[in-house]
Amino acid sequence: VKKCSLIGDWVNDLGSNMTITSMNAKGVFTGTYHTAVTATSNKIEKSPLQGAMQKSPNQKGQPTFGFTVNWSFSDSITVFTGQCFVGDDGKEVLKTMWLLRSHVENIKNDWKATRVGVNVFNRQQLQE
Ligand code: B9F
Repeated sequence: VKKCSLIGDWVNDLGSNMTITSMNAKGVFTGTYHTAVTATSNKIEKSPLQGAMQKSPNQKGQPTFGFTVNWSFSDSITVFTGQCFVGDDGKEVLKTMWLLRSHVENIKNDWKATRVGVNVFNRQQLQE
């Protein structure tokens, strides 16, 4: 059975691009995230991500993982968690959920500081 690898270029259902560049023996990885969307007029910049992938033997080549994107153009931060699946067509897909934490001025605004959602990532097709 084909195994799922996180290394490489991914695009999600919003059109955001993610590149996972390195993974060490412990499953710790790094990369960059280029969001296609932003909720304000902020200029979007590529932002760093850091994460960890489960390497336990019972993951059957479809590992669970989590990563943090530290937005370089705003004071907010997003965490993603998900699993890498190999479909019947042999194609890898990352099914994730995310929490986006905004900076708020005071504790009274804490209630509205977190957004939640889902993203599905497919491997980026090779460019000409
Ligand atoms: O839009 C976010 C933002 C932070 C401060 C001003 C704007 C940053 C980009 C988040 C991108 C999210 C989506 N892109 C993607 O690929 S992360 C989850 C989604 N998946 C608006 C005001 C405060 C927070 C949001 Fe902001």
